[in-house]
Amino acid sequence: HEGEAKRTDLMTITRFVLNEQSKYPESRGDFTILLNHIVLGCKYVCSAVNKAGLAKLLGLAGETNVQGEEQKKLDVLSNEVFVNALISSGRTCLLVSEELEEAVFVKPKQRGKYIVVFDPLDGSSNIECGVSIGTIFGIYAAKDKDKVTLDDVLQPGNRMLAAGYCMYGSSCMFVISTGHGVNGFTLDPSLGEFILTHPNIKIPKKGNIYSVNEGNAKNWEKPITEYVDNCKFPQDGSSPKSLRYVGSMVADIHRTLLYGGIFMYPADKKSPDGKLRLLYEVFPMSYLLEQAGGQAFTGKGRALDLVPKKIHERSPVILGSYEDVEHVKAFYAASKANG
Ligand code: P6P
Repeated sequence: HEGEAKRTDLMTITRFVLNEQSKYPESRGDFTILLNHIVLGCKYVCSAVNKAGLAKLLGLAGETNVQGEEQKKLDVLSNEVFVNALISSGRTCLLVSEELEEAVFVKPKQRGKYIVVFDPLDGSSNIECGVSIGTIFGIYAAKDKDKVTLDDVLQPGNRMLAAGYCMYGSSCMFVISTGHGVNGFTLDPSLGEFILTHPNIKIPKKGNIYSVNEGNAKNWEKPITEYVDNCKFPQDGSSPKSLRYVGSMVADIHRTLLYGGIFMYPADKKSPDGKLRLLYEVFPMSYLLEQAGGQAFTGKGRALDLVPKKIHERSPVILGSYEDVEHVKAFYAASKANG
């Protein structure tokens, strides 16, 4: 009967969040409304990304399609979709997008208490070759929506109320945490609903996959070089780890979350702050990994404790299975001790 109940008792993301929010009697459903608008944006982008394969018909960016319309690049289009969805939710007062140099202050009449930081289409350079890409987001609350300033968003990741991503791959998967664990939902295109398929995701304590762009090895800091060498030639005689690196953060993180292991975009001599953006790539993914029982380290400290000074600043990140990150930390500690 239990199986039967599942089939006819669809746990959609809206229902799931309503259940979660019912734990806070004072909540007036604002967060649920905000989330529904984020989900709407993801559904639109999922459909646009899937159609992107029909490039000839749609026309790539800068060209015109069969209707002679100027085609927008998918990441520009995705950004517009999310900005419009978030503003029309009436629940946001400040937006930071990877696509926009300046933060967006919502008109006072349309403001709500939430601040959303997002990368509307991360890894979009991979679209043409069909590699999975994704949307990444994080949610803060403003102290006072009518007096919101940039300081309200230049907050450490440990102040985030929620974070998540949507991966546009073989299926469309929405993974989110509101501070009580991590849950994964898969889009059922026939229903247009995200259904709970991965309840309470926990990352394995240890994994046998490491994920890093080895092409940067020439510029790596010593602890990273030593750690990666140990992955390939384990000193304790254990079997070497496997290297998996998609080059699309959402795909690499999703695999790490489900299979375990470690993902790194560390600092290197060329990019002392690494490449990934702190507010809308490093913080949301670090938040999710901690909520799933893993951890996220910058090479100096806990990623979520960093305080951003600029909305587009970068940060190194080493995240994944708890014990694997501990192992990297040991290499940093040893190299610090040796001076
Ligand atoms: P690299 C994609 O451009 C991206 O921002 C992330 O999605 C991905 O993890 C990273 O850059 C890949 O960078 O330097 O290894 O190509």
